[in-house]
Amino acid sequence: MQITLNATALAVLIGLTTAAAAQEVAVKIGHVAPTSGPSAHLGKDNENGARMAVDELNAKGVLIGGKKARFELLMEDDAGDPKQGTAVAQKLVDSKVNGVIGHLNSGTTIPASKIYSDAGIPQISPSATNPKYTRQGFKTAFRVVADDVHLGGTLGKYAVKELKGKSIAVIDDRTAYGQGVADEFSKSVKAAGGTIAQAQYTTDKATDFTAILTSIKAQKPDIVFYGGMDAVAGPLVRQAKQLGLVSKFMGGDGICTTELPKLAAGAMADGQVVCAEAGGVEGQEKKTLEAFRAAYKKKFNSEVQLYSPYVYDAVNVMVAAMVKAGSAEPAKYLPELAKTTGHKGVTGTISFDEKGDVKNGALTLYTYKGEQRQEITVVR
Ligand code: ABU
Repeated sequence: MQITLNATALAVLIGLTTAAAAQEVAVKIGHVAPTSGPSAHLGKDNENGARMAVDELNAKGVLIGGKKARFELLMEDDAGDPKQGTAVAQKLVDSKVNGVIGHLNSGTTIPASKIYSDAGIPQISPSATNPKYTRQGFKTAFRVVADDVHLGGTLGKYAVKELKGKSIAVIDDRTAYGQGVADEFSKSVKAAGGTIAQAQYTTDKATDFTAILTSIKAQKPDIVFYGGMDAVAGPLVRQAKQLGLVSKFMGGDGICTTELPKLAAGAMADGQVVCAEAGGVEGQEKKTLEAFRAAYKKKFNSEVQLYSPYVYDAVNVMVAAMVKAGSAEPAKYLPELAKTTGHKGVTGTISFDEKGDVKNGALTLYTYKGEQRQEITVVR
């Protein structure tokens, strides 16, 4: 059946459509993570967290300043590379995004933060843990996870006090994150009465660790700590086992992923690896996080890797500030974002301190059993 509209009806229809469109506000949210390179699985996980939040917000219908908001995600890949990180940051600024969630790595988040700050665009990192990010004095920089001072400090104390490590070897990948968390870990080990028997360095792209591990094995350390990401930690654990080095293995949030056992190709003994995620929930809040994990699995047919729940919360915290401000204009909602207090997210309750860091950030210590991550404890 064909419906023919006369000129008057057509004009009325066009008028109504235009009026409805005028009542909508388009909000562009930039998202940056490495979706190529060794951490692509983590970047994809972060993207999924952003996608979940935006799909829900669009389905729910959110009013900003009395107008219906339509959220659009502008996803960029920085490959975990600082240069590519600043290039895509500038691209997002040029696209006039209303805010940015990212980047994933400290090494990209820190240089990109100057570009967002200069443009006055709010940025929330869901995973970069180097403390420098929020200590540069940029009013636009926020983070929803604990930092490396907390991570390295807690893990160092745990290594000496709980795992009874006396002699500890440390390896880091010389990235802003890996070096930072390893330095904080070493300081904390020494403060707790332990000894750093040896410090070794690699890169975030290395694949052969024979020389480093042979040197470490000669000192028979109780624990080996690795500052870096799971893509290197997995092969490192596997090659250590091949060389007969079977001491405990520790690392920060960068290794504390669902993917680690696969990357280690079955070389991890039950309880051998201890790591920490830079967030954590207790009591009733666990149910909310579990519900998120189940919804994520249903939507993407995969498990949460690490930081997608924090990305989901970061998007919602940003949008809540826009709603409170009645505007998605960066200059208008930034003061509301800075005042975020008691936001109930899937990763717990989020409030920002004067630097833009999450207040009272938690950590969750994990080990792996039967290739599954198992919680040890939540620490504040
Ligand atoms: N926090 C671990 C992974 C991201 C980073 O800080 O580089």
